[in-house]
Amino acid sequence: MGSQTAAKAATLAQSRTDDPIPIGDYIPQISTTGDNHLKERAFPSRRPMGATAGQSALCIANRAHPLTRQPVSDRMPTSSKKKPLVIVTRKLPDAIETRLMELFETRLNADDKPMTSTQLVEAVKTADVLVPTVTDRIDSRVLSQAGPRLKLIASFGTGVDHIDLDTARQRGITVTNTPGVLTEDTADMTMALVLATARRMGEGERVVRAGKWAGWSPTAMLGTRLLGKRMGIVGMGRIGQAVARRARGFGLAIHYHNRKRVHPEIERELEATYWESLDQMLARMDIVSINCPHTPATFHLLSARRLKLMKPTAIIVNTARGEVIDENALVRMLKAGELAGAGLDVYEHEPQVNPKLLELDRVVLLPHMGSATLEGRIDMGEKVLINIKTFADGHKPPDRVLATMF
Ligand code: 8YV
Repeated sequence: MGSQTAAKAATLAQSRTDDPIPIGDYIPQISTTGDNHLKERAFPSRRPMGATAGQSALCIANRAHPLTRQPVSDRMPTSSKKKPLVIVTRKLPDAIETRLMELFETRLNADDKPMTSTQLVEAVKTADVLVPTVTDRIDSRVLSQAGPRLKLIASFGTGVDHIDLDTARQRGITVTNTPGVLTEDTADMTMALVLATARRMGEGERVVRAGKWAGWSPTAMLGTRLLGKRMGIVGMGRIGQAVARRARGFGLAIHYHNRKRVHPEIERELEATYWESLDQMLARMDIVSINCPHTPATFHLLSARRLKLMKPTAIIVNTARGEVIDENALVRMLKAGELAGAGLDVYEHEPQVNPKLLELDRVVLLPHMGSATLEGRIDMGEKVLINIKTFADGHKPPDRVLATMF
């Protein structure tokens, strides 16, 4: 990476911003414990102008608010009888699929096989709304074949690096995501990986499962104590901050690099030290956690050169996107003992995992499951529903993603 690109990358290592337009008060909440009935839950502090208690966001969405009404050309063709055709690329939780089918003309993917690019092209040619996930590559080639009906891509997930946002904007297609609802689950998984890597849990489990455990030994399976160590968080957005809160509970000192400094109050709460220079921070950390989105500027942000700055005793965990780390360089360094370990939930070429990683003992490897909780998936589905419904009713959806956010 050239120094100019590196400088740009350093300033852009930032998780997403807040919702552009706050969604109103009562969000239909699908029960995660019982049947699939919709339950309404109040968020009184976020009630929009003109809404009264008891009104649901979906009800509110039926009335135009002058501030959030879209220009006519960006709207889906609205006829009171015709429901928009929504094509969902993967199997979603039952409760979400049921609700989608009630509200829209919906095509589901019951067998959950990822769509081929030909199937994706077919989908964008016919749908009014596409609901993709991280496994669908919605690039300019796919988007250039979109039909005139396609007006909304309501992605199921927070990261949007699988969607070509510029091409979508040029073609007048609105893109939404599901921010906020997978923050805590992903932060939990980040800490799980920190612990598992520092304390060699993957290795320990493999020994037991292989029947190779010969009994306790004073010098076997020695890991690294967390208490008093330094954690450097790359990307101090929602997830980075949630990781920091947890890490403090384990006695870790918080350091961070972000495209801009977080609010002083947050720094105070987290006792977090800001490093404008990622290089300077990396050289001093015991644990590095990647929590920034993948953008052109953060691709290989952890390059071979930067990885070499890290202490040989340090570990690195990644629950963000594989592309942020140069995976080949990481493998080389782990193999050479130039880094103590890695905890990875994401990979550069998912679902392929570099076979050399599989040969290494001091790594913990998970299959992109950072946000994989039932509650999280249902909350994500709810966000998708709200985004589609508000858009279909002629409003700006709450979780619009703009290329300028990155
Ligand atoms: C999601 C994620 O499950 O939301 C994200 O950005 O990385 C995952 O946790 C996935 O993207 C679903 O599309």
